[in-house]
Amino acid sequence: MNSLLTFIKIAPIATDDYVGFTFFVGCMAMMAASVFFFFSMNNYDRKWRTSILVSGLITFIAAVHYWYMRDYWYSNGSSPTFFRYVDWILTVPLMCVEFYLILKVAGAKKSLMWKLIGLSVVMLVTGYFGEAVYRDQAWLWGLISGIAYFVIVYEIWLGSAKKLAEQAGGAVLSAHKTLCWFVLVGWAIYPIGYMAGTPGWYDSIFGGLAMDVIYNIGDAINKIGFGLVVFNLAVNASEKAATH
Ligand SMILES: *C/C=C(C)/C=C/C=C(C)/C=C/C1=C(C)CCCC1(C)C
Repeated sequence: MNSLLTFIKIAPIATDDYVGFTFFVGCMAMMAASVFFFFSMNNYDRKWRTSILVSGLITFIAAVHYWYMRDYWYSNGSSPTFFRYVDWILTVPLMCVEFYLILKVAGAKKSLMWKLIGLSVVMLVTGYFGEAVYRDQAWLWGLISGIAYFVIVYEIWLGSAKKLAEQAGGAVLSAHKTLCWFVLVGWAIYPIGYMAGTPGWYDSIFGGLAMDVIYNIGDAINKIGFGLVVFNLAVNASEKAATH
C-alpha cells in the first residue's frame, strides 16, 4: 500500500495540515468538475458547446496544477507560488473568454475579450511581483494589481459588457449577472490571501491567516462556480430553444 502511495505520489497528510488537506480536496473537486463538464458538453445546443468546454478546461488545468501543488507543499512545506501563478495566468484569461463567449449572441467583439484578458494579465503579473519578487513592496504591487482588478469589475458591471448582456436579455443576462457577482465577491477572496501571505501594513489584520487555504477556497468557489453558471445557462437556453 505504501509503495502504491509513493508511486502515485499521494503523500500522507497530517490531520492538522489544512493547507495540504485543501490542496488534496481541491484537486479532487477540480478533477470531478472537469469530468462533469466534458461529459455534458454535447448534451446542449451547439452554440454553448465551446462555453462548457472552456469551463472544463479551466477546472482541468487547475486539477493538474493542484496535483503538483499538493506534492510541492508536502515535499517542501512551503507555498508553491510559481505553480499557483502559472495556473492563474492560464485559467483567469479563460474566465475572461467565458464572458466573451456568452455575450457573443449579442454581438460581443474580440476586442472586449482582449481587453479583459490584458487587464487580468496585468493583475496577475503585478501580484506575482509583489508575492515572489519584490516582497518588501508587496503593498504597492498589490495596489497596482487591485486597480487592474477594479477596472475588470467596472467593465463587466457597468461598461460595454453590461450593455451587451442587456441587449442579449433572458438567460444570458442572468448568467452574466451571476458571473459579475463571482468576480466582485468571489475574486475579492484573493487579495485577502495575498495580504495574509505578504508583509505589509495589513499584517495585524490578516497576518494570522493561511494564505494557501484562502487561495484554495477561492479557487474552488470561483472555478467550479463559474463553470456551473455557464453550464446552467446552456441548460436553460437549450430548454427554451426546444420548446419553441
Ligand atoms: C481561478 C483563479 C482565479 C479566479 C484567480 C483570481 C485571482 C485574483 C482575482 C487575484 C487578485 C489579486 C489582487 C486583486 C491584488 C493582490 C494580488 C492578487 C493577484 C492576489
